[in-house]
Amino acid sequence: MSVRTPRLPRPSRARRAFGAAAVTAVAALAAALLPTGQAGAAGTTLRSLAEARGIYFGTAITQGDLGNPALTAVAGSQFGMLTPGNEMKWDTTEPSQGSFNFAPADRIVSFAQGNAMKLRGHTLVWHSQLPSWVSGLPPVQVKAAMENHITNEVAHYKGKLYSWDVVNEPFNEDGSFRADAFYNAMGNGFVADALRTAHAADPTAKLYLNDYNIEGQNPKSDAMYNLVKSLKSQGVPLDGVGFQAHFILGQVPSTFKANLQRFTALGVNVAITELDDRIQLPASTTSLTQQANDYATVINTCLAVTGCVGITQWGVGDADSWIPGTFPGYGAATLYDADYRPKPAYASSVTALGGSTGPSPTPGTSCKVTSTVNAWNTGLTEDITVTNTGSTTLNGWSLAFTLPVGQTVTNSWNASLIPATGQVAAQSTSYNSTLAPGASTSFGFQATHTGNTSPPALFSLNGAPCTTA
Ligand code: G2I
Repeated sequence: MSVRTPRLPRPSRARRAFGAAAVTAVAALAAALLPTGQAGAAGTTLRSLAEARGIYFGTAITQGDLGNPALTAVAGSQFGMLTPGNEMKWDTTEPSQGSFNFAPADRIVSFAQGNAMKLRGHTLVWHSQLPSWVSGLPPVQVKAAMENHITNEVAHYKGKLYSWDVVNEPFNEDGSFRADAFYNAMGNGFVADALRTAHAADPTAKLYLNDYNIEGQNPKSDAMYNLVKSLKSQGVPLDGVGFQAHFILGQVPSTFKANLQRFTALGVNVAITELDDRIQLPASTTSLTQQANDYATVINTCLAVTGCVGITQWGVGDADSWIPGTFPGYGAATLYDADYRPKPAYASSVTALGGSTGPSPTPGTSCKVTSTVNAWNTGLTEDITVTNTGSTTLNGWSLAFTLPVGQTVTNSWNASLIPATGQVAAQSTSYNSTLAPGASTSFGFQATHTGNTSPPALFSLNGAPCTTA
């Protein structure tokens, strides 16, 4: 079995500050790397679609990712905002007191600038990835160390970043403050002090508080809400709240939209800052379809909330995600599979952003399809063989077809089928993606039916219509 796998457009509003991006040479390269029919028509990148709707669509990369050409091609073309995954954290930038190292983050900043991407700085004050010299300081010295860290790091990137996650993860699940070095030394006043210090060092960067498990209404998001309200009433420089959005499949909270709206009503922006949606492995057609729904829900929620400025996914593809290392047995949490092929959630994201993943034919492509149906009272299996009768080797193929009314795919082999009914695309897997001229490949699926056991119709391979035998 294969496991790999609107709103109406509206005018931009003043608060949606992201203009349409130029198509770069890197974008063209990435489009060429993606199998035709999955990448969508030219210009339908997540980035350009999001920007046309007045939001950004971003990702996170780490220093090591810069050596992966497949990853960087996708990152630089599909995403318009970049967050360094680790390189701006305290353990990297000030590993010993007063000695700063910005080289790793500078490499990521250069990559972003080379691809005309904006940057989110992450993160200045956090209990984790904090060198032991900070937590070992006498409490009376922590304030000065924190201010010095913020001042130096923010000054180094002055004018280069869209925003900073100034304070990350200040709360426990019950809404009490986390008893970290900063809270222990300064009480909750460390938050205002950190924001004021960052603002003094770069008055143009948007300043954020960022946390997880605050997407729905709960004690932790109540605590964040009360903190934001208090800071705003004191005139503390605070521009936004980041909702990390590390979701579990099917568990986007029903109060997500109302929760974001209560924050924007306080006069701050909101952003989805670390989106992923983890699946219990192995992923299936069903779980990947649910994930596609979850991603669409998140995007539609942001689009529906005035003051939601953008969405960042945490990592580019499934191979880059922190999930498998932290939640054993879970993974497949991003829009791209381990080979950077778009998953069903990519298509649903494009659709939610108002775009289309409809194929445009690969030049020199033609094809022939044979199919066999074996049906019983409520179900059927279908075996399909597609032959490349054209002159071009296909590196990644997508066979589109129309499934008869009443048939619903329940599982498949040797291809990923998306969606389960109607206009279906069967996408090649890692081991059968190359289809040379004259070569054939076979895949199949099982489906339920409501009486119509006809074979599928109207086949097209990478956008080119096929003959049937
Ligand atoms: O944990 C997921 C994210 C939760 N919100 C804040 C984010 O900053 C956080 O990112 C992750 C990174 O994606 C991981 O890459 O933060 C982790 C640490 O809390 C990062 O993992 C660490 C590993 O645990 C270390 O062993 C490793 O040395 O990455 C380090 C640098 O590669």
